[in-house]
Amino acid sequence: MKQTHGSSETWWKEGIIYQIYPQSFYDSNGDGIGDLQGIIQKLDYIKSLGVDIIWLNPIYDSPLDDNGYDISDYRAINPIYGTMDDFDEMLEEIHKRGLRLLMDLVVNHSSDEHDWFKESRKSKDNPYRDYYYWRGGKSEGPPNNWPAVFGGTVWEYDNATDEYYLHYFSKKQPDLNWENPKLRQEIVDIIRWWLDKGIDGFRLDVISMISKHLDFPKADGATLGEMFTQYYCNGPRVHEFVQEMYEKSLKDYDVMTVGEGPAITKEIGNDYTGQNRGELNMIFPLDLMFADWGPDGRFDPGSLDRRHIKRYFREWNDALGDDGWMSVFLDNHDFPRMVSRFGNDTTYRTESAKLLLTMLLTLRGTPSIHYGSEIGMTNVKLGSIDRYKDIESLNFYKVAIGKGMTDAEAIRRIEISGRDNVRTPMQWNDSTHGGFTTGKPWLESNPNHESLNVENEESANNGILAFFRQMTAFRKANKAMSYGVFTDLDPEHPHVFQYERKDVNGWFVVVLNMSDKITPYELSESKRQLLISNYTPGSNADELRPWEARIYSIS
Ligand code: TEU
Ligand code: CA
Repeated sequence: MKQTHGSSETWWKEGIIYQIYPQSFYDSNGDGIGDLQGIIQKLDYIKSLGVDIIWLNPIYDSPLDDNGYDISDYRAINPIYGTMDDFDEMLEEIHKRGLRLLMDLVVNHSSDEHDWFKESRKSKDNPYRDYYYWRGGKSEGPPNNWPAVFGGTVWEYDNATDEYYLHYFSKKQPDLNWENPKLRQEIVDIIRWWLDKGIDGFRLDVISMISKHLDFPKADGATLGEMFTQYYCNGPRVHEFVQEMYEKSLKDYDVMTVGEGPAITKEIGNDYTGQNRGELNMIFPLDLMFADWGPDGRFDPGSLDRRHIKRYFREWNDALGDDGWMSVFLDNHDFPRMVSRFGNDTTYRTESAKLLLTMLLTLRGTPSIHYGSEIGMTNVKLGSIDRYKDIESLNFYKVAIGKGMTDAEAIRRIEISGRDNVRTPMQWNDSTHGGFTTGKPWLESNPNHESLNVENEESANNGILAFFRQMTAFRKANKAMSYGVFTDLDPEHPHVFQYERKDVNGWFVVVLNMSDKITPYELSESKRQLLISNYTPGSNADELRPWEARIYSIS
């Protein structure tokens, strides 16, 4: 088995990922939807951030039931984003600037409007029938009542052939049957088709879900989280499938892969990312993202003890060791804006945004920054359900109201934890819709764009944007930030995260006060020089100000 990666140094360990949600980044033709020409126009800005790898959420043909995570043609660009020529131009312009492009590959399921599914549902003996999972019938009913992620159950009855088909997500996202070698070959062909176009890798959607428990046992009363852990993820053949995919496609290219890993725990992280596994380079673990959810999942949000954040990074770092490789992120298009969820997006928005960016850019692992984090973009309060777009929030609202929850309570929960929070248009300036579009945006821009925008940040001297650029430059200038050993120097402190990064290239200590409290704090190293702080100099040596972040070099 060819090594997926040695402990050797490589671009995807040192690179910084910048995630672009295509619908929301920049609209070049005034139809209210971000597009590829819009991204091209902003590539110089992206380059100026000091990032290296663009992760683009799905831009393939799709009915947008789940905003593109329901693909109807894997080799076509959704016309709302532009043409394949626009894509080729964008890729060329990305490479011209020394940047790289990760595409988002969604192969646990397709759209129900994909030709494969249109064929599959035609008859029980159709050649494409076994590209999907069909079971049961009207008389015997579905195999079980497993809950679907976006509401209802995972089995949808199809009249035409009197059988049910499986969908872990929406009923317009039928799960692909990876038990079928023909389907697996189709995926290999798609991967090679895109890699031959010159892209630099993939983020693989819910890759831990592609192998099913084919007996589909009953699981009455389990929460969605328990379903992920016990039934939906890490199925019996998942490694066989991922290794075959790697062996037949990825291994022939100098590319990177990051698998989205629902229910991949630190104990099994290296089963997916170990250097000799021939599977993936890294994963996006989700256990921190789910950590403050109650039994009812996303819309049952709680609060998170700061020690949980420290423990997550420490334990994953220790579990992967030098064999696997970690990703470092605090939000993406599925989880609320990090400054609202893990920082303080009111009194200390600037300080806490800078602190969280410092954490992302000084921990061990490849950092992934969601668009807008470089200016501290926040969650949004839209107030009424008809202003929300995400299928997960809309379905939750319908069910919750149906069960008697008040509108106010349902909206409150969506405002805290819904996915539209982290998909609002990029805020370029203080003009209408934040300069994202001259038309009507597909999703409203956050009203705070009037003060919170790139233009204001560019002219601010102590702004978040300037700090972000300083931090990416610092990370690039110090390889110890990529490869240095990570040690948590104060695991027990309730809200101060103090850790060191150390190897032959350098020795640094990072101190982060993840709270609104002025905190008396004794630093562990005496021979230290303050390199970077998110407060103007003159910091009090034995006291940390609210959300104060400091980086020291140790001699
Ligand atoms: O996300 C899967 C996933 O784990 C999250 O959607 C989360 O579990 C869900 O929102 C529960 O609250 C991936 C994509 O990132 C997401 O955007 C898609 O909606 C989903 O898969 C289906 O493709
Ligand atoms: Ca457009």
